[in-house]
Amino acid sequence: MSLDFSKMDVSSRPKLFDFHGVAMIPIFTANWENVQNFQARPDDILIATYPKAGTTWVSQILDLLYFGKTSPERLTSLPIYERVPFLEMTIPNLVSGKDQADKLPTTPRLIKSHFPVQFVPKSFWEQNCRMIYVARNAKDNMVSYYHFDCMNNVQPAAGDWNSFFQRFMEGDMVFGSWYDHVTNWWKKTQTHSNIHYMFYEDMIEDTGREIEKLCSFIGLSPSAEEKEMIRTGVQFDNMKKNKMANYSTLPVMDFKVSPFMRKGKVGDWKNYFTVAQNEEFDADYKRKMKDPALHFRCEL
Ligand code: PPS
Repeated sequence: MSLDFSKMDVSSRPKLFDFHGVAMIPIFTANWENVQNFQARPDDILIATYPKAGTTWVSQILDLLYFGKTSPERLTSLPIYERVPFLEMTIPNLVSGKDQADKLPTTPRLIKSHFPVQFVPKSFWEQNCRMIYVARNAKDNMVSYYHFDCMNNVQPAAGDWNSFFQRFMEGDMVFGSWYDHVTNWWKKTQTHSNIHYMFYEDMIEDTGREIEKLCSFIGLSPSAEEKEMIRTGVQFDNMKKNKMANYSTLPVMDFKVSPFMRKGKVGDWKNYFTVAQNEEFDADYKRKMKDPALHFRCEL
């Protein structure tokens, strides 16, 4: 099922439009009906994130946990975007994440989505599928997203840093507002024990501990040796070198502008936010993020 992105027209960047109250671009809405009618199975696992929060990292961990021992060749021969299809990504005559997910031969099927919680196809709820949500502090998330929009030719143009900064606070990003995304998924965990809400910063602080928590959520008990192999295998430098995890096989991304595995750090925002921007951001953040239980760390 190899995907040939080289045929894709990347001569102009897409424009954002309002889609049911969320800023989106056509590649994520074109197949809306089919995606909404996706038939989830009870053992499917949905990996949900706001873009740039650590999706690839957690996807690689889960793939290793489930299939690292039984089918290691999967991990060395298929890029991450084929092992873990991106459900809503649709490029006519080229890619349909929904079709890829339908055809996944694995059990469980690991499926990626950046949908805000209200867009998740209903069968995932009906089947009580496990969902793993990864959230990252807004400042680092914004910086990572800025570089991504600079280097990924199928995303809207990033523009300059100052305008990107304003747009992020306004929620004028693909998949909408970071604030709404992390908050609405968080609220959903209060009523749905099938959602495991993780933080990028916790993963950086202690990857082994977070793998442990993931294992108890999904009910796997790998040996200490296996866990250690996984922890080492998914360290930033190792994933950055790993062609099947680092997106270097996707021609729509221009690695001369920025690599996909860029820095992998907490606190890189300090290299981009001016003092005035930081003050403006913090004041705006306080107005938008009212739940003290949903706490993000912008430095470790
Ligand atoms: S995407 O395009 O939304 O799927 O991107 P996503 O994978 O969610 O996020 C990419 C950022 O995650 C960082 N990353 C990692 N950090 C630490 N360790 C590991 N193993 C790792 N893998 C990916 C990646 O570098 C991006 O963050 P930035 O800050 O840009 O480096």
